[in-house]
Amino acid sequence: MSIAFSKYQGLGNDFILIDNRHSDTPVIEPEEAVIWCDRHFGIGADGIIFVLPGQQGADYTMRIFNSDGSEPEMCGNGIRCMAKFIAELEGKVDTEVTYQIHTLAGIITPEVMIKGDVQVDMGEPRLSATEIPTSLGMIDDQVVNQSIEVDGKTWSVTCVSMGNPHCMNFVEDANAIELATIGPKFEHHPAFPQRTNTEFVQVIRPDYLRMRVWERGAGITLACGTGACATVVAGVLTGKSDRSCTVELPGGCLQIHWSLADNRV
Ligand code: ZDP
Repeated sequence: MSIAFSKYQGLGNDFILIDNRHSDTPVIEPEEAVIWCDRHFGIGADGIIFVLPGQQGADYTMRIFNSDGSEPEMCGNGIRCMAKFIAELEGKVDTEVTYQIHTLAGIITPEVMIKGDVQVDMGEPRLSATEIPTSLGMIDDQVVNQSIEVDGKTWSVTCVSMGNPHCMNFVEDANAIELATIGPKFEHHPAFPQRTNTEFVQVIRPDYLRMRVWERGAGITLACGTGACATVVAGVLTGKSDRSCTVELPGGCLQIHWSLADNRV
C-alpha cells in the first residue's frame, strides 16, 4: 500500500503530515511512527500528524504520534503546520483562514495570517498538580518553584500543562545544560506519571526568554510551541517575565502572549 505524506516544519520542529480526512482512524499504527520518524532509516521527523474528520463541531481533528510512538494531547508547532497543510489541501492560498481543531487537549484555534505566519489560540494553561499531572505539591495547588531531586542535584521547577505536561527550570545559562543527559531523567522521573516535557530557560530580559527543550517522546527538538507557551506562563508565575514575550528556541523565535483578560495563551 502506498500512503501520501507531506513534510512541514515550524522553527525546525518537523512533522510528517497525512491527509486522513476519509477516516477517524489514523492510517498507520503508533509503532510504525517510530520507523517513519527515524532520520536514517525513515522519512525523519519529530512526529506524525493526522488530519482527521472534525468532532464535536470542530472543522478537523488532529492526532499526533511522537517519534517514539507515544501520543501527546497537543502540539503547538504541529498545529501551526497542520493549519498550513489544511489551507493548502483546501486551496486557500494567500488568504486568512481560521480552523477549529479538535485535539485531546480540547478545541484549539490556529489562524493562518495573510503574511503566512500562523497564530494559535492555545487555550488556558492548567496549573494544578493533578491536571499537569505531577506528584510535586498538593493536588489542587500550583507547582511553582518546587524542589525536585534529579541526577543528584536539587532543581527548582515550575510545572504547567498546555494540555500536555511541561516542567520548567530557570537557569543561568541555558546553553550550558547537557540536555541529552538530564532531559531523559526529568522525562522519566516518578514525580511525572505521564512523563514530562522539560524546558531549561534563561531570562535575557523580562520580555525575552531563551529556552531549550527535551521533549517527551521525541528528545531534543529545535522548538516546542506548547513548551514556549508553558515557559511564559511559568515566567509570569515566578515573577521573572512579562505576559508578552519573545521566546528564543534553537530553531528561531516565537511570540507568546498570556492574556490577563481571558487567561488564554
Ligand atoms: O507532549 C509531548 O509529548 C510533546 N512531545 C508533543 C509535541 C510538542 C511540540 N513540540 C509542540 O510544538 O508543542 C510539537
